[in-house]
Amino acid sequence: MGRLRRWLVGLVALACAVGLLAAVGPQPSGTGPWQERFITDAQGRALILYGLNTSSSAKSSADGMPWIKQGDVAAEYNLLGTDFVRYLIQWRQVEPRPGHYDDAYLAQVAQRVAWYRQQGYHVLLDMHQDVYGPAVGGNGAPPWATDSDGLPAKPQNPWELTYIQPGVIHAFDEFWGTAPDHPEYRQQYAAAWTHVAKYFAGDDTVIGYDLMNEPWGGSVQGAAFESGPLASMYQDTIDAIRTVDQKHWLFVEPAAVSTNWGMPSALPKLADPRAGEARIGYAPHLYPEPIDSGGSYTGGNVFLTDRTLASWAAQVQRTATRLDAPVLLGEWGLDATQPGSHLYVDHVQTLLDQMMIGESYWSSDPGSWSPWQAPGKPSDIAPVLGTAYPRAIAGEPVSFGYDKGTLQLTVDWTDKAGVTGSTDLYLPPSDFPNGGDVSLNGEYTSTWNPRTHILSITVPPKAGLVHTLTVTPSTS
Ligand code: MNI
Repeated sequence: MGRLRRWLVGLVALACAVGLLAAVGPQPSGTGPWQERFITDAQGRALILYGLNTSSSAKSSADGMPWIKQGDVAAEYNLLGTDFVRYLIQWRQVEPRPGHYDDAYLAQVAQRVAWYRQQGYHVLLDMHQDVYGPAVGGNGAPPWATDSDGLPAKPQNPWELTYIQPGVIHAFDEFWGTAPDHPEYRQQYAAAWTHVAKYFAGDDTVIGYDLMNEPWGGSVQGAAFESGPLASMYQDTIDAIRTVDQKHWLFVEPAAVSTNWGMPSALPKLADPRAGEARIGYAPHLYPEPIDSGGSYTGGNVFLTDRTLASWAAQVQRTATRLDAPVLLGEWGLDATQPGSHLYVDHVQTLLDQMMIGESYWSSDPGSWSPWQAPGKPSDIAPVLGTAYPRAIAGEPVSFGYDKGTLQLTVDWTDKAGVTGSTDLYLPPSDFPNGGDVSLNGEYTSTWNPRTHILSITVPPKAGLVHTLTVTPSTS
């Protein structure tokens, strides 16, 4: 145990050191400013996805369903004004026996997707795993696709250390093909995804697929893993999905042990065989230490955390540029009952607005990390998470941000050919009880929906103009 703890502490120290270097080091030559891309909807509008992960409870429930009932989706909207959910699914549920797909499970998933549709959400289906699968103490992969070679896989504390149990490492090696016995596993994974994609190909509430949660390389780590077996699994899975679904966004994640802590990713550019523009997105996670281990955003932890945030932003922009992909922060979060948690949430929200990317907070499961203390009972962090943001921007975003001091939401954008519809803003009732006053450098029409708290702005196109919008709370 002592050795394992030292290993983890050493890894975190390394992460911090690399983070510091990356944050203060020179920009590598040849990488100019971030050529940012955006996730777009059917009208071509840039989507800023703001939401929660639902849910950790789905990892271990017998039917693979999350804790939520239909009413909890409406409650989530009323509490936070979110437009998005990263929804956990599991390979073991999709394919309980080799080649046998459980469409009754997918029908239950589709029913929940319909609940979100009624609230105007976009849904990202996340093929979740932690520690490979239940046969080695984790969740995700079916037991029939788990070959631990009989090696030990004992649950560890903290749970992340279970990843270095020999049986877990072997199970991953067999999956990645770096152990020799099961080259079929990766093909079966791609085939399972293809089945899911075929099932949801016509569903417009589904925005895309997150191909694997927090990948881990087993005995092959770092760049050798990300540019080797991880990239080849992604490419095979992308190619397979595109035979049945040309429309949805396909999100890839880096190795969790690099990017979660602000270190570089070596993920290479992946090809999208769909007709038209590529729809491949980059969905890294953000878990600075010691926040990830339940530490608070106070004292010396603030310095370490802030350096990790700066490093994370720089590394994510580099990787996204290399992938030519829009970015979505798939997971971040903290024990929100700790002192300083509201400052961390504010800080991350400000950073994400500067980067112009969306996020899904971990997680909706009622408890100390959640905006719910218990179902229907909000926690103190809820009003901090439920912030003003542009849900959709009808053009090419230039910048946006919300100043919680002056209660000013600003959004700048330019026209983009082929984009139709309105720019939609969520104005939380806590700050905008009577809606918003609009200031814009040109003509516009606006509609305010007092039930959804969404302000929609439509502007006539004007070549060369940066539309500059500011919204402040109405006084009546
Ligand atoms: O912090 C992690 C994490 C740490 C270490 C490792 N490895 C050693 C491979 C992997 C992951 N993950 C953070 C969150 N991600 C899951 C869900 O995806 C949440 O339960 C964790 O809080």
